[in-house]
Amino acid sequence: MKNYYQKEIETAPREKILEIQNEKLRKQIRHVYDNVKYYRDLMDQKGVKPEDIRTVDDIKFLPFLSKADLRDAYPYGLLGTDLKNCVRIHSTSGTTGKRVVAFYTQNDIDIWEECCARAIVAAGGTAEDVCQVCYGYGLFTGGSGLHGGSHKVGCLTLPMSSGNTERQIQFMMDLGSTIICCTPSYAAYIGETLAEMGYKPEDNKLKAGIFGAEPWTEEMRRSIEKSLGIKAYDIYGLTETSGPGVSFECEEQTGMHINEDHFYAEIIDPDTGEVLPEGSKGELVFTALDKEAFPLIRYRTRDICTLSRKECSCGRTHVKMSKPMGRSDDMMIIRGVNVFPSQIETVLLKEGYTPNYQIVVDRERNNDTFDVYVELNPDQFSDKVSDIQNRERSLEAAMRTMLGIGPKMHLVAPKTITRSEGKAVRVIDRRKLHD
Ligand code: DLL
Repeated sequence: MKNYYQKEIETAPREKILEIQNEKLRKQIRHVYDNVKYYRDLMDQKGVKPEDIRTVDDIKFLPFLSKADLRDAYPYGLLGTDLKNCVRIHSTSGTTGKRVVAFYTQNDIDIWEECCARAIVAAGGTAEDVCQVCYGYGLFTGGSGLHGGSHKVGCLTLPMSSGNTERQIQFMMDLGSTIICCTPSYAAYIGETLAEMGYKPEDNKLKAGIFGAEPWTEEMRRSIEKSLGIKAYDIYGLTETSGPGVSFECEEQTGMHINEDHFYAEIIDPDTGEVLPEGSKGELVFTALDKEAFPLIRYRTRDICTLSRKECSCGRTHVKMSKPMGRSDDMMIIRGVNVFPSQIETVLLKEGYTPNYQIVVDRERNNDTFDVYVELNPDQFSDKVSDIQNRERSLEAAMRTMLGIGPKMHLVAPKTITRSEGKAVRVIDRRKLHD
C-alpha cells in the first residue's frame, strides 16, 4: 500500500496543480506589489504590473531576487505582513556581515511542517514510528522543520539536535528509533560509531533516514544504508524557502518531488537568466506561492540541477529535481554550515593579515576537515613558536565568530602559498561531493 500525507494534492493531475499554482501566483503577486515596497520597486523597474501575471507562464516577466537583495532588504525590507503577525524567525549560518533572516506566520509554519510531514510519510513514516531528529535546533531550519513534520505525522519525536553521538546512540537503542533525520555526513558518522561500539546494522530498529542540508553522493547513500541497515532518503530546502521539505525523495530514490502546490520551480541559465526547457541543467529558481511573512518571488538558489516530469512509480505527480550538482557561486557547505571564501578574506584583512590564503576542505571518517593557510607578513613573522600559535588561536576565534564554525588556522612563512597565474585558487575541496 502506498502512503501519502496529503494524497489528493500529492497525486493530483497536472492540470489541477497548474490551476492551483496560477491562482495562488496571481494572488501572491498582487499582494507583494501592493504591500512590499522592495518588490514593487523591482517590478516597476522592469515595467511589470500585477495584472500582467495571469499564469505561471508569465512568471518569466518578473524580476529575479538574489541573496544580495535579501541582504539589502535586511532585516524587514521583504516582510509581507505586519511583524505582529509573525511568530518565528530562522536564519542562515552567516554570510558576509549580515545573515539572511526569514520570518514566519503561524500559517507559514503549518505549511512548512506539512511539507516535512509529506517527506516523512514518503520515507514510510506513520504514527507508529519513533523519529529521532538530530539536525541542529535553533536558528537553523533543519531541527524545527523535521520536528514539526514528525509531530504532524504523529511519530514519537526525539528532539535530539546534533552532536553528543554516544547519547544519540543510547536513545536510538533504548527507545527503538525507527526513523533518523540528520545531515548525511552525521548519519555516516553515527553508522561508523555504532560499528566501533560493536553493534551490527541489524541491532538497531531504524528503517529509514531523511538526510539533506548538504550535497551527498549515491556512493555515500549506499554506504549509509549498509552501515545503518536502512533506506536513505534525500530532502532539500533552504532557509529562504522556509527550510527543509521544499522537495523530498519517495521510494523510487530517483530525485526529489518538489511540493508544487507551494513552490513553483524554474531552471535558468545562470549567466543569461534565460528559462531553460525541462531536462536542462541550470540554476534552480523558486517562487513561493503562499508564503505570508517572507514572500519569495523568483529566488535564485544558486543550486545547479535538472527537473523531470517523468511519471513516478510512487504515484506522486509533482515534478522531480535531481540532487544539486554544484553551485553557481562559491558557497561551500562545511559541517552543515554555509561558508563563503569572502567571509574568510574579510576576517583576515580585518585582523591585519595578507590576502594570500588557501582553504582546504576534505573529509576524514565522514567528517569535514576545514583548514585555512595564511601567509604572514614579513613583520609578523616570528621564530617563537608560541607567538605563532597564539596568533593562530586568536584567528580561529575570529573565524568562528564570523562563520559559526572554526577552521584550523595555519600561519605560514611569507611567499610560501603558490601564486596562481590566472584566478587565485582559494579553495581546494577534496571531498568529491558530486557524482
Ligand atoms: O540546509 C535546509 C535543510 C535542512 C535542508 C535540513 C534539508 C535538511 P540552508 O542552511 O539555508 O538550509 O542551506 C541551503 O543547502 O541552497 C543547498 O545548496 C544545500 N542543500 C540543502 N539540502 C540539500 C540536499 C538548509 N539535499 C543550501 N542536497 C541549499 C544538496 C542541499 N544540497
